[in-house]
Amino acid sequence: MQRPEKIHIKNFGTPNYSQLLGKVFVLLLVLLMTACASTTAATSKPTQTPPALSPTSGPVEQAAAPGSIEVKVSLVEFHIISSVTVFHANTHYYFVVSNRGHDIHEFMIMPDKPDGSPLSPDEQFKGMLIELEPILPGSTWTANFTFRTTGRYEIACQMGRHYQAGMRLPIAVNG
Ligand SMILES: [Cu+2]
Repeated sequence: MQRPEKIHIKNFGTPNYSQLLGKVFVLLLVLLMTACASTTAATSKPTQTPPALSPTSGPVEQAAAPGSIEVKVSLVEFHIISSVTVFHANTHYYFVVSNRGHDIHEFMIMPDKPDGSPLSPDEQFKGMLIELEPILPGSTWTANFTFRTTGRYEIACQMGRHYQAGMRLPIAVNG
């Protein structure tokens, strides 16, 4: 099965290069980064289990929905920090996800077991609620999201071996 299309980076910045040489260098750099990102993604994700629901067909720089609660998330090597870890179902959240590290990271919300420990990777990918990738170092992506069911989840990055290295933050969704 094919994985659903992912959000692509919309903006690499607009440096004012006056010389052709500079433009060629930037182009090569972008190509290299893109190649690295796709290689990492290809080796780290089971392709047989696409997410049940993914908002990645929408924009990655959404404006905050009216009345939403802002959640600041930082991705670094190799952990995840969130200003909110206890959420409420049917409440609108505005995720502001910043990559403050040096590697490419991603932002996923996956289900956990009722005791907060991780489900099998297969079950996690099946139950995935949101996935934003690839988030380049220094960039910030924003997305609105509303949990519809209560339970235990985690914010995670599955790039390379980042998850195993510690990029997993358990969160709870209460009623
Ligand atoms: Cu990561």
